[in-house]
Amino acid sequence: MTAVKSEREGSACPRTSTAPRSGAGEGVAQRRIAPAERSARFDPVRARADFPILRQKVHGAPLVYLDNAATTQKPRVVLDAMTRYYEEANANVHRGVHLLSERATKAYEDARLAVARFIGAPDPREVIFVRGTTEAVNLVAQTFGRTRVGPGDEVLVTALEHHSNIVPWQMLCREKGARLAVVPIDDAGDLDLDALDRLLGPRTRLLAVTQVSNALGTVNPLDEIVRRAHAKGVPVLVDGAQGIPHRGIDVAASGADFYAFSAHKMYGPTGIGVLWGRRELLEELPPWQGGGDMILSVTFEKTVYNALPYKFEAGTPAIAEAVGLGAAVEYLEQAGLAEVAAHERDLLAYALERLREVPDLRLVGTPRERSGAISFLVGDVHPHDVATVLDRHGVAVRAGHHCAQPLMHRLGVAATVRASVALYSTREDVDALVRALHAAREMFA
Ligand code: C6P
Repeated sequence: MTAVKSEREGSACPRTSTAPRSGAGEGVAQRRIAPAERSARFDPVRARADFPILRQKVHGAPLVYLDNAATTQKPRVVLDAMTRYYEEANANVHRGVHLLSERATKAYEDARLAVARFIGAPDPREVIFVRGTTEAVNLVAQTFGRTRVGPGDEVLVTALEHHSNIVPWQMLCREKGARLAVVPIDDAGDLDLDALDRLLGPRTRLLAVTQVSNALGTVNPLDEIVRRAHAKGVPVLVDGAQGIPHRGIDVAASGADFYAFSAHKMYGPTGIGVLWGRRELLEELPPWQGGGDMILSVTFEKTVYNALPYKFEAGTPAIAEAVGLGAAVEYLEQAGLAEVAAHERDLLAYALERLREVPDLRLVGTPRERSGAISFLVGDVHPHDVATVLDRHGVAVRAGHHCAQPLMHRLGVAATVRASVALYSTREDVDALVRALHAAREMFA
């Protein structure tokens, strides 16, 4: 059993790091978050108090933040962990022998351990820090893709994907003379699994699929998808950007080969994310960026690359951001992902019910299972106009194509209004959204 597993069994928030090259410093930046009693029922109103930004008014109205799929707000514990890191531990990692460098290294590696525990990674060396989901997908395209995809091969994506899980594959296919194939969806926004079976062919080198659609909220049946792909010998990359904050992931149980996500969509800072990959697979792949920390030795004739995970982490990493991500993971663990998921499920059901009261409102996407987001149109009013009126009422939503233009095209719309929830979202937020939508309708009637 690995260190990560045994820590999970021993303590919810282990302090000691057994990650490779972990520093021996005091790890001051990784203090526990204030112990909160875990209630059987999650209380979003209590959780709101943890998020300083939510206390403000915008345009004279209380802020109702329903743009969580774009980025979530950050709890005080995340902000404090990052400030404390800069005040007490800031130095470069893996380089110095002085105390601050040891503290910084330990803080950074403790964050890796926290992430490994949170996603059920069998080995913390499988957790690679990157800038976010986009960079994680590009890393796989530039390493796995470049070595495994050739002329006449296929990379399979789905009609639900964010541009981040389309464009890197498109670029790779163009470079390699390979073909990008697309698993279609039905009108509700659910994947066509029969078509998936048909499209998984002898030339398919990878299936890249999202866990949850950022635009429609569709939850893909990940286990089933991975099972079908593996039955044809096709590895699977999962875009977990919208899945991890609402449903979490057990990467080992999921069977996926790669899993990518961003910290900023799960209450952590921007500028950091994770690529998880199966160890054997990562070991075989070449590095993608060259520079400091990813090497063991360099001469002008030859470079010997470092071991995992450092082989893929060239240059000074986002240390404070990793510390913030570690604190966000602990925050979510203490809140209880299952309780958060139940709360968000109830809230989305309530929102769908209340949105029916708004005349001319049409849902875009009615998936079998939904998480996080609801997309809709109000009559023929442009989504940007709707969102502008909502903003004047203090309600923040996203309007546009949500970086999913092929999906919008498939559904026959140019853009939608998207309301997306987080653990601190409440029924009062939904009520405020509905009131503001009535106002928008009246304004454009
Ligand atoms: N979606 C949204 O408003 P980055 O930008 O690298 O952190 O994440 C990219 C990304 C990849 N996949 C999915 C499913 C996503 O939702 C996102 C980011 C935001 O929907 C910003 S476009």
